[in-house]
Amino acid sequence: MKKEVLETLKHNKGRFISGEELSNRLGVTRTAVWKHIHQLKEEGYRIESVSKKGYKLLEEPDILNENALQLDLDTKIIGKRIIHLNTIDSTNTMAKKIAAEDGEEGTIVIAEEQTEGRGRLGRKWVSPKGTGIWMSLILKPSIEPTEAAKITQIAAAAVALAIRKVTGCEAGIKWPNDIILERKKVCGILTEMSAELNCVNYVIVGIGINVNGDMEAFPEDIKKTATSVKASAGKTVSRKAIVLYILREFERLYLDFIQSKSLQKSVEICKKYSVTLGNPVKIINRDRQIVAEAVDLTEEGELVIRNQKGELEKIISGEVSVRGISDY
Ligand code: BTX
Repeated sequence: MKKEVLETLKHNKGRFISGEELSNRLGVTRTAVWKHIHQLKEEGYRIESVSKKGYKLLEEPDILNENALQLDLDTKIIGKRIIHLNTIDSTNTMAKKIAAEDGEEGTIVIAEEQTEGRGRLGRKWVSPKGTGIWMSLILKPSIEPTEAAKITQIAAAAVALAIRKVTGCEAGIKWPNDIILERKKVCGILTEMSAELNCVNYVIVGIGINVNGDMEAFPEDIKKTATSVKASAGKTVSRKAIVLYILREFERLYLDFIQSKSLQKSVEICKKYSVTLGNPVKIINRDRQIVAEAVDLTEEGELVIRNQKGELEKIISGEVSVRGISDY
C-alpha cells in the first residue's frame, strides 16, 4: 500500500492531495495513509503536510528500493522483483543463492554497501555505503554455457549507454568488463554462472559502479586507476536514473540476443564506445603474457588481436586479463 500512496503523490507531485482523497482512492483509513506517509518521510521523501490541505510531495530521495524503482520502471522481466539491502557481503553471492532456490529470471539484488564485494579471479571490489550501484541480475537463459560470457558484453553496452545518457559523460568500454571515464575505471562487471555440461542453470551479472563516491577515501592502490561518475560529471548524479536506464537497455539488448540468437546489437555498441580497439594491449593469462594490438570484436564478442608476428588471434573473455600499455 505504501507503493500506491507514493504513486498517487508522484502523480500529483508539487500539489496537495488531501488525506481524505488518498484514503478514498486507495480504500484505506486515514490513519493508514498517515502511517505510510510517515514511513516515506523516514526513507527520505520530502513531503509537506498541512492540515486541511493534505500532503504534497516535494522531493524524492536517491534510493534504490523496490517501490522507488518499480514505479518508474517499464521493463517486462528485468526488475520484476527487486531485493534491496542496506548491507550484504556480496550481491552476486546472494543472487546465486536466490537463483539456486528457484529465484525468477529478472530478479535483482541491490545493496547500499558490500562488505566483501568481488571482482574477477578472486579480486576485491570496494563498495562503500550509499554512494555506488552494487547490483546483481539473475538470468536463466536457454543458452550453451560457452555463450554466457556474451552477457558481459550486453551489460557493458547497457552501462556505457546509461552513463552517457544520464550524464553526457563519454563513457568507454574496456573489453571485456570495465567501463571507463577519463582513462579510469568507473564500473566493473562480474558474470558468473552455474551450468551442466550443455545447459545453463543460471547466470548472475554483477555490476558495480562508483557513482557519487569520494575517491580520496578509496585505498591507495585503487585510487590511481579508479574514478566515479560524479568526478567526471562535476556534480552529484542520480543513482536511480542510472539504474533505471541500465535495466531498460539491458532488457532490450538481452531479449534481442535471446530471440535473434545474435549479439550483434550489443557488439555494435561495444565497438562504438570501445577504448580497447586500435590500441596496444597486454594479454595476461596463466601461461603467457603478450603485447599485441587490439584490432576488432567478432560478432560473438571475442577480441581480435594482432600479435607481434602479425598474426590475428581471437581472445575469449574469462581466459585473460587485458591491460592497456600506459594505463592500468
Ligand atoms: P575486476 O577483477 O576486473 O576488477 C577488480 C579490480 O578493480 C581490483 O583488483 C581493484 O584493483 C580494482 N577495484 C576494486 N574496487 C574498485 C572500485 N570500486 N572502482 C574501481 N576499481 C576498483 C571487476 O572485476 C568486476 C567487479 C564487479 C563488482 C560487482 S558489484 C555487484 C556485484 N557483487 C559483487 O560481489 N561483485 C559485483
